[in-house]
Amino acid sequence: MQTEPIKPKYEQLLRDFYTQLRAIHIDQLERKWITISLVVIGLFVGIITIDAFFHGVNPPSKVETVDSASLHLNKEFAEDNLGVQIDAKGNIIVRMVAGRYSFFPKHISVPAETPITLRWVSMDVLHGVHIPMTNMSTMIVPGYVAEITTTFPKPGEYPVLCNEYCGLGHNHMWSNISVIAKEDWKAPVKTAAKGGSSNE
Ligand SMILES: [Cu+2]
Repeated sequence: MQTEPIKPKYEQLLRDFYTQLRAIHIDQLERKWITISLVVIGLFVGIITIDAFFHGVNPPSKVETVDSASLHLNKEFAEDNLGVQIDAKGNIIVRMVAGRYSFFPKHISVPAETPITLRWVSMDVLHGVHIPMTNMSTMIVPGYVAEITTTFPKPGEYPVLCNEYCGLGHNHMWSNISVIAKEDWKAPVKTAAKGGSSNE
């Protein structure tokens, strides 16, 4: 049995499809709107692509789970391990717990113009965290670790706000971050940070 080569077959199919497409009558106005929508879609896809590849704006891709009900027994997120620490490689790691209705610890100091890895967990319900005038904004889903690496460009006092409604006290849920000039910042004395994935 002789079988047709696959490539010409698909070329023919494509050509037929194109001929049929050309034969469809499309109103002039409709054609304009189709073009406008395609341009808008192209624009949005372009913005997402540029942000993803050139500005590093990506959704969290690493799924890391944690038991929200026993954070106090968890080595990484136990109370005295929270806040700013420097790991063995010299990276600044911040561990924060969100719970109704605050972020713990209530106040931290970090250096400006330095990459900082923030690891957030929730001890109860869904929270969000937003630091105005920076790109620090993420959801904190119970059961998962939300990790974001960011750099604060300007020294100053920044509020840390919850942006997911979490209950009656939601509008009182906030804490502070002091961003200090790089040369004035002193690393916290205690630097017993555990590596990111060693909390299972
Ligand atoms: Cu909240």
